Amino acid sequence: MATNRTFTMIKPDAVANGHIGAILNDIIAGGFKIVAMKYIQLTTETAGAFYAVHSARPFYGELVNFMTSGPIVAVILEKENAIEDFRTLIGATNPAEAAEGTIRNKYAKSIDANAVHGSDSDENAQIEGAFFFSQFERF
Ligand code: RTP
Ligand code: MG
Repeated sequence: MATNRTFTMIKPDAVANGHIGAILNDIIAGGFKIVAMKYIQLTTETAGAFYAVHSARPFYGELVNFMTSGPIVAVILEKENAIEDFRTLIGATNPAEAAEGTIRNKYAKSIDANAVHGSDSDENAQIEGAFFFSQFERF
């Protein structure tokens, strides 16, 4: 069953480059409502656990290194068709292939430093949101 929710992180590159406000603006203008939000820095342990599904991939070490390199903004979002619409809003994983006007097209520099995360399924959105937020932190 579709939950109409997705989970995103504004990644360390976009935070360091001063894009938190612009990215949240684009997300809200895209019709998403903020359900939960926090500003935190991941540790090797927490980033490793979050990306455990990628632990066998060659880029896993670099991904964990990068995601712990500075603070991130973690957000749960709500909208009809949230998963698909959010992935359309952010664009392709590699910003060189991200469509004009998408968040990764505007704010990302490389496939590693690609500005934002977006959940890839309802099931993972639920798991990822629960990783960061208790029931008392969702509105
Ligand atoms: P995300 O999970 O961050 O929203 O991105 P995604 O679904 O588009 O990509 P995914 O396959 O889930 O990969 C997670 C993150 O790992 C980095 N990556 N690097 N060097 C590479 O080939 C490579 N492939 C993926 C990216 O930063 C990607 O966002
Ligand atoms: Mg993914």
